[in-house]
Amino acid sequence: MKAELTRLGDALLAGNVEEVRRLTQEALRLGVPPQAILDTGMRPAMERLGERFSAGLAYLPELLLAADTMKEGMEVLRPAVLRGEVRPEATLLIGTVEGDIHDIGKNLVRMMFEGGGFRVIDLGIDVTCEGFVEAYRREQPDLVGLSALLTTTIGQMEKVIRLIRAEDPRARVLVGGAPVRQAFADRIGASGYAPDAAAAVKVGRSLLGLG
Ligand code: B1M
Repeated sequence: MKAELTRLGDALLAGNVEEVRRLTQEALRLGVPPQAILDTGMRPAMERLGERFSAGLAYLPELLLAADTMKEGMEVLRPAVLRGEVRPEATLLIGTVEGDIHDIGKNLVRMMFEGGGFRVIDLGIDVTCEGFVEAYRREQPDLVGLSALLTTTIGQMEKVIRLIRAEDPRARVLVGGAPVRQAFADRIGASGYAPDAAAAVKVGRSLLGLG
């Protein structure tokens, strides 16, 4: 079955939706636990692609294609997810900060986390500090992700971090976006920074001790 799941991963990276659906259904029919289909077939393939993307060996369209194809595979697994047979690794609460409507990068980060087995709550764009805090209180996520693309809006991140930490001093907050740098992230007290969507999953997992 390992070979079948490797083929599933390859089909996912090739963006072959039909093959991904077929191989996922076949694996289920043969009694492979849905969690194993995710952990042994789909996720390692996304991680491989993520590493190539971070190294500049794969490009944005490939990442988008694979993430979209994975969504189709996940649709096949949806009944199992609803039955609780696939457990999310953790919950990410993500959004683009107030005053900023850029969301292409944020959406990519969301897709990569979903591909990495996370449950993602996406607050969208132009999210106020209060909006983040209310959602944090309500959802109790394991990780908060803040995205900003403007030099005029990255300052919002510091405010969100301060307010969320007032709520929960141990809150873990990951920041990113084109104008954000590690030194800035350190200065505003973020738990982590990632330069791209693939690195975001890596840093996020490591912040949560998921390896
Ligand atoms: Co805007 N824009 N834009 N824009 N826009 C930039 C960012 C800009 C650099 C263009 C320029 O002037 N060269 C400039 C900012 C300058 C600055 O602040 N120093 C700019 C400006 C000025 C503006 C407006 C003010 C223009 C105007 O109206 N006068 C305006 C602002 C509106 C607002 O937000 N209030 C504006 C509007 C827009 C559009 C609506 C037209 C559109 C956005 C559409 C959308 O997002 N739905 C847009 C676009 C498309 C861009 C550019 C061209 C492309 C951004 C993008 O999507 N990149 C951009 C120029 C550029 O970047 N070259 C620009 C692709 C995306 C995959 O990359 O978002 O960087 P990125 O995400 C990466 C990483 O940053 C990282 O991972 C992603 C994938 O690997 N990442 C994270 C992102 N979030 C992360 C979170 C993480 C971790 C990693 O953890 C949680």
